[in-house]
Amino acid sequence: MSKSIDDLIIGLRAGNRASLARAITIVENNGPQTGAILKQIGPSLGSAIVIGFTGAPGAGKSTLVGAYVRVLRARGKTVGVIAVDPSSPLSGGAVLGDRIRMSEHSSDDDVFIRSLASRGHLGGLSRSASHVIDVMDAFGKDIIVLETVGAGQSEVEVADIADVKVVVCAPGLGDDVQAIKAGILEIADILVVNKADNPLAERTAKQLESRTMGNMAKTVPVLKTIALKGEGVDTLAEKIETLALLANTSGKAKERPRKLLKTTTLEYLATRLDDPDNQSLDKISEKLIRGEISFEEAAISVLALASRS
Ligand SMILES: Nc1nc2c(ncn2[C@@H]2O[C@H](COP(=O)(O)OP(=O)(O)OP(=O)(O)O)[C@@H](O)[C@H]2O)c(=O)[nH]1
Ligand SMILES: [Mg+2]
Repeated sequence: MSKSIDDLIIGLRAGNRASLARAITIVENNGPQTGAILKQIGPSLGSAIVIGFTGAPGAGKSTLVGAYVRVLRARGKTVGVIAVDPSSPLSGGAVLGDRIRMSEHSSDDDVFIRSLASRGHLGGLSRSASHVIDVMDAFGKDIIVLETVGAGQSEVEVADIADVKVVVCAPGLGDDVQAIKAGILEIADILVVNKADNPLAERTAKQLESRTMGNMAKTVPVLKTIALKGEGVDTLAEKIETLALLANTSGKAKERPRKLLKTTTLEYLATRLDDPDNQSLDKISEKLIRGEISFEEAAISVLALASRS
C-alpha cells in the first residue's frame, strides 16, 4: 500500500476536509488508486444514510436540498451533498447554479458539497456516485444527499442508489407527467410537489395522489413544499427520517456495490453484444432463427460466451 494512500485514509478518518476532497477526486475519476481507497475504507462503511432528490429539470431540487440541509444542520447532523449533472459535459450552468443555491452552506465545515459531471455513460455515473458516497460515508457524514435530474433511464439508475428516494415535481404538470414517462414515479418513496406557492400545486398533488394509489404497490406520501421559503421542509425531513429508520440501514452499504455490480455487468454485456463482428453471436442467433434453441437457451449461451472472452 502506497504511503500517500495511507496518509489519505488517515486524514479521511480524522475528518480532514482536504483529504476528503482528494479522495473524492480520485474515486470520481476512477483513478488507479481507487481500488486501494475503497478496500481500505470498506470496513468503516454503513453508517451514513443516502437520501436521493430526483425530478424534472427546474423542479426546485437544489433549492429544496438547500432547505433540507438547513433542517438537518439545525438537528446537528453532518451532511454531504452530491449534485449529479448528467446534462453538462464538464461543469455547466446547472452545477454553477447549484453552488449558488447552496452557498449559505459553503462556510459550514460540516456540509461538504460536490458536483459530479457525467462520464458520458450510465455505468460511469452510477459508479462515480456510488464511490463518492462511500468516501463521504467513511469520512463520517451522517446524511448524504444525492441530487439527480430524473430525465431518463440512466438518471433513474443513479437515483436508485439512494436509501430513501424523494421525487420532486413542479405544479401544473398535467396528465402528461414527464416524471411518469421516465419511470421516476416508480422509484419514489416520497413525492413532493414543490413551488406550492403556485395555485396549480393542489391539483398536481391530487393527480399524483390518485396515480400513486392506482399504480403502485406501496403507499407513497405526497407532500407540498415551498423550497424558497423553507415551508413544508420540516415535515419532509420527518417523513424522510421515519422511512430511513424503517429501512435496514446497516445493510445499505452492501446494497450499493450490489446495485453497481448489476449496472456494470449489464454495461459490459451490452458492449459485447453490440459488437457487429461478433460471429459467435451470429451463430447463436442463426440457431434461434432455425428454431433449434429457445430464447432462454440462446441467452444462456450468450452469457457463457461473454464470460469466456
Ligand atoms: N416560486 C417558487 N420558485 C421556486 C421554489 N423552489 C425553487 N424555485 C425556483 O425554481 C428555479 C429552479 O430551482 P432549482 O432549485 O435550481 O431547481 P433544480 O430542480 O435543482 O434545477 P436543475 O438542477 O437545473 O434541474 C429557481 O429559479 C428557484 O428559485 C418554490 O418553492 N417556489
Ligand atoms: Mg439543481
